[in-house]
Amino acid sequence: MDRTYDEKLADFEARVGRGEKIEPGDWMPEEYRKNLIRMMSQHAHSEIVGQLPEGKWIPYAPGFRRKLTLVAKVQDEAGHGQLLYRAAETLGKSREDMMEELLSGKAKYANVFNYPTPTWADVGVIGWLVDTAAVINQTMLAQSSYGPYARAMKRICYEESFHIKQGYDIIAALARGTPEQRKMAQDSIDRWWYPTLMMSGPPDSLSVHSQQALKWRIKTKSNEQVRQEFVDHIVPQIRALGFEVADKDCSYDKTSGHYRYTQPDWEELKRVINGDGPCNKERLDARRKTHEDGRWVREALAVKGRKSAEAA
Ligand code: FAQ
Repeated sequence: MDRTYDEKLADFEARVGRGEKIEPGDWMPEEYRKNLIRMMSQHAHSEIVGQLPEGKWIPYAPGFRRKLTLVAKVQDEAGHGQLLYRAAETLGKSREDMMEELLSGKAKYANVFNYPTPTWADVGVIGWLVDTAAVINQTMLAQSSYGPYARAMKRICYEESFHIKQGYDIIAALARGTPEQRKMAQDSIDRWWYPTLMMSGPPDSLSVHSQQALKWRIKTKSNEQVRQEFVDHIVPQIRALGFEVADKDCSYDKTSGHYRYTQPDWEELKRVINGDGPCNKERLDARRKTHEDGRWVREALAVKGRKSAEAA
């Protein structure tokens, strides 16, 4: 006898409650599938667009070793994008559709990648601050109820942890450098502070998707929990290197055991993720050009695929 929707939902929720992974062929509520596709494709886009702000510095990296590690990091981000598109495809959405949504400006990607990188210190700060925020979020997502997403996160977190080290190493070197180098690093830490805080998403009271995502364990922590973890982790590190936190009111609260911090401007987040940030146009133009430049590769692969199918 066919099970009713309510019975299937009860079974699904019981599995999620027991900490079981939901796999591609399993029954799932349509809203679960949609929320996952939205989040995973945005995540994939973020990795792909996220190559651009640092990638720009590859020709100017100071020295051979810095250049090698930066090239490796940027390549890793491309790989993460591929893994995430693949994982999102298991939910029934094609990579072409996801790409079309990115290139048309319909899809969102992480706010941070719409800010400029005018100095070498920005490469260090992206690796150190932005990747730390990303890893804290992604370690949480490695517990996600959707199997392919959770497994992709584990692999990605290993690599992102290395990215944090390369970013930290750049800033630690600048901290030991000349007054001009220290100033360059401080200026970069200041500029990236609020955009990085915004990465964890709007406050829980303004978050549209969190309630459902938490109920079905797509996410296992709220935006505010993740942001607080980031602040608690990074503030002592910034101060240990002799730098200041941009938020002068940021202080340790003994009672709660957490750092208090000033909320970012949530209107700015809204503007930036809806296309009106300092570099949105530049980023999308670069992606569109790369997509166009790669057209011949896609066409050649399609012909090869057709020929193999005919021969079989
Ligand atoms: N940026 O209801 P909520 C990386 C959107 S990976 C852009 O709270 P949710 C690696 C949100 O999508 C960084 N959009 O949404 C790297 C929604 O819009 P919609 C990317 C944002 O999903 C490092 C609306 O606002 N990581 O950095 C942002 O429950 C260095 C309402 O928000 C991920 O994508 C934002 N910051 O929570 C690469 C992780 N915040 O779809 C290169 C997976 C909110 O209704 C270099 N994603 N929005 O139109 C997540 O964990 C979640 O999606 C959140 C948002 C936490 C981002």
